[in-house]
Amino acid sequence: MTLSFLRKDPSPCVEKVVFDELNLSFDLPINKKVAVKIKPEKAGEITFTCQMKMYMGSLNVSD
Ligand SMILES: [Cu+2]
Repeated sequence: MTLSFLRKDPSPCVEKVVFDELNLSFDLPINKKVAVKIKPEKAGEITFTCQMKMYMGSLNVSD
């Protein structure tokens, strides 16, 4: 699946998005849309965070 991220926050805290469960991280330049490709291996919740886990989001993957 492809997710689209658009970082608007200049804080260095959010310069990367990290998918811990998938062992992946991606750079997020400011004001530039980034297409992130991930391959979830099972259904369930996948969380993504900044490097310090202050910002957090999640995806619900179904079969
Ligand atoms: Cu952070």
